[in-house]
Amino acid sequence: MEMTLRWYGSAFDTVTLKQIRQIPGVTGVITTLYHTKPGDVWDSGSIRALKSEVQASGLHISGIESVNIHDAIKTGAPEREQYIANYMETLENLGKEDIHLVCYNFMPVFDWTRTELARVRPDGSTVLAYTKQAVDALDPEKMFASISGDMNGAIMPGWEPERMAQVKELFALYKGVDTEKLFANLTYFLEKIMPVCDKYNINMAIHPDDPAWSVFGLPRIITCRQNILRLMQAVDNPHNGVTFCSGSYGTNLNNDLPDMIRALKGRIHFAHVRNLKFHSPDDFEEAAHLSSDGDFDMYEIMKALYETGFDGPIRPDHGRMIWDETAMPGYGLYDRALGAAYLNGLWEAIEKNAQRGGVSAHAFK
Ligand code: DNO
Repeated sequence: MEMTLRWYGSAFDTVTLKQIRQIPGVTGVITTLYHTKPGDVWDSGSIRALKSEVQASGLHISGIESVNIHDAIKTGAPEREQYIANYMETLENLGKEDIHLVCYNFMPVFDWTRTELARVRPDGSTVLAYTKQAVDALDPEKMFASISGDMNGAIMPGWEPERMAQVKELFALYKGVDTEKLFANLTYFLEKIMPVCDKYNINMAIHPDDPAWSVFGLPRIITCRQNILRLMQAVDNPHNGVTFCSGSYGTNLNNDLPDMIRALKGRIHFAHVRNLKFHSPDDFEEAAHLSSDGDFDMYEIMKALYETGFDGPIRPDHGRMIWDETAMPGYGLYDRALGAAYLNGLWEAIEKNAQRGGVSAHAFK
């Protein structure tokens, strides 16, 4: 396991590489060429420049989140061939720069969905939150307007204003795309790109749908154990893998997270670890990483990762906004740094316990 932090690049992030470097135990960043649009080819020069900047800080690029997928690929439109070719070129350029992990998602129209970006918790911190009631009452075309006031001036991943300006057209593109069609389009894409992934040893890591159910009537497929295992079997190549995101799969309380991790043994290439606090199955907010602050047993999640031999990058996911920080919601420095320290602590304890044969300290008394 390698502890990492997501970083959007110096032009977009309020958090600096120097700050990240000073978080104990964090050795890599998960980053992207944030100015690119889905479908663009990432040129080698830009990848190299990003890599040098990260290396100059004493860190390295542990993976890319995300190389986003063009809607033509998701909808299976005829232009998908061109966009798949572009994607392969990007993968090739990344592989040549020794970058071997790519996180992506296959969600139609909206990436992650939250109904509040700054819900105030009893301790005064603010967090991202979701209520089904708010989604049901919202016209999807107004979704962006309803949350953009709380973005702290940042461009949120998946919620780029140019894209959101075309929400109506985007919805039209997905008419006739049901879950089976979406699944077929995903496997078509993966089968096409696997040879490049094999050649450059690139692990593709699909991010789950967040929340793990359909929103606004759009099809969503990466939601549960059965569906993700179906995808692993449909394209049965180790380079077709998973970003295990506890906060996304965990939105559905029927998902048993440690059990899913065990079922996905060997196919988890990247982990996002965060905790959620539920007020009801239809109303949850993102909590501090500590188990007791939310509803997940973070020890069991980390233990399942450890026991299945997970050796990829992990990142503390969405933190709370604390200590008067102003940053992109979910991506401030302070609470993610606390999360990294806590997750590293859990890992060290689990590892030492396992190395000592699971013998508890009491045995030495
Ligand atoms: C939100 C993130 C997602 C994630 C993408 C991966 O904060 O977890 O935007 O990066 O879904 O492609």
